[in-house]
Amino acid sequence: MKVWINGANGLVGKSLVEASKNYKRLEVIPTSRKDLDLFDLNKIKIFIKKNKPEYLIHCAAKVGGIFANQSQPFDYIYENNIIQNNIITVVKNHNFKSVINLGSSCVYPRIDKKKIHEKDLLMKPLEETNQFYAIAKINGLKSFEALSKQYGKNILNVMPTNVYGPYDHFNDKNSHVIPAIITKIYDAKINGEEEVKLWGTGKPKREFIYSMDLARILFKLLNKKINYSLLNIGSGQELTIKEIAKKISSIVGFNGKILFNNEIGDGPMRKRLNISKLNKIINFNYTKIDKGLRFSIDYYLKNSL
Ligand code: GFB
Repeated sequence: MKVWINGANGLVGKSLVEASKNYKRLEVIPTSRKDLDLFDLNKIKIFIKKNKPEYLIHCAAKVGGIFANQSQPFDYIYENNIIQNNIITVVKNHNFKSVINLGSSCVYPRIDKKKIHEKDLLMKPLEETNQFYAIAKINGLKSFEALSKQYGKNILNVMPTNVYGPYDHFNDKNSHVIPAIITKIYDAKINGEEEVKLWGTGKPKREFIYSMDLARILFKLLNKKINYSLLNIGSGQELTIKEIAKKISSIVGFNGKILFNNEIGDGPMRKRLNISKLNKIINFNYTKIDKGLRFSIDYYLKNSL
């Protein structure tokens, strides 16, 4: 099985490359922006001709946390649309046995009273803080859905919840919440600070899935005949931002105070996914958050300092 994994330098892409080592029959062809520019359709066509991949897991995207999405709205909608439209063109013209397109739970409307189901897509207004990225990802999933309908392509659009894990992007304002809090709390500890200031109120809840779990689930799905186009991938592990910060604090060994300065905002108060469709296809033993956080912090201490 020759599987092209693009976005291979990102959190999900790197986790897929790592997880692929456990599958003998998989020949993974990883690409990242330094070796294949997805803004250049001709370069992609040359890559396809040369490597003849049979499967594609499309991870490449411009991604980031709540601050990045609010400070670069044009870049998020523009760059993600260009990347996706090039990949959609290539999937239309090249005969992949199956394609998995990575989306995100932020494509769904702002629903915090219940778990979000696939059928909630486009039913209500989007979450403000990442609406531009969401619109680009909705365009992608709908274009892939149309490609499947009109040309009979085998394409699955997966919408994971918040992903975290070792190969995350630490160290800056554009990071997602878990790597950002790991960096801030570790810095506070080594600088002997009495307190650390985080954004928002700490009250919002987020559902988190460990990146290696997501990678394993994607490989399980790659070869399955699935007769619908949209699938949520969650873990059922939902915590408040404050609870996450406390767990990170105790693993890092920071005894100072955790304060929330209400800067940047909370974003949605909840965005937990309904995974009843996924549970019908596979059952999975998810990595517990404490263990996943420990792996992520260990990786950070060994590699990102
Ligand atoms: O991962 P995150 O940035 O984005 O989490 P979303 C934001 C939540 O964490 C907000 C709080 O409630 C923030 O107030 N927070 C506290 C922080 N301190 C920090 C910090 O230092 N950094 C960050 N980043 N957050 C993401 C989308 O939304 O959901 C992605 O931005 C993707 O595109 C992902 O869709 C699934 O969880 O709000």
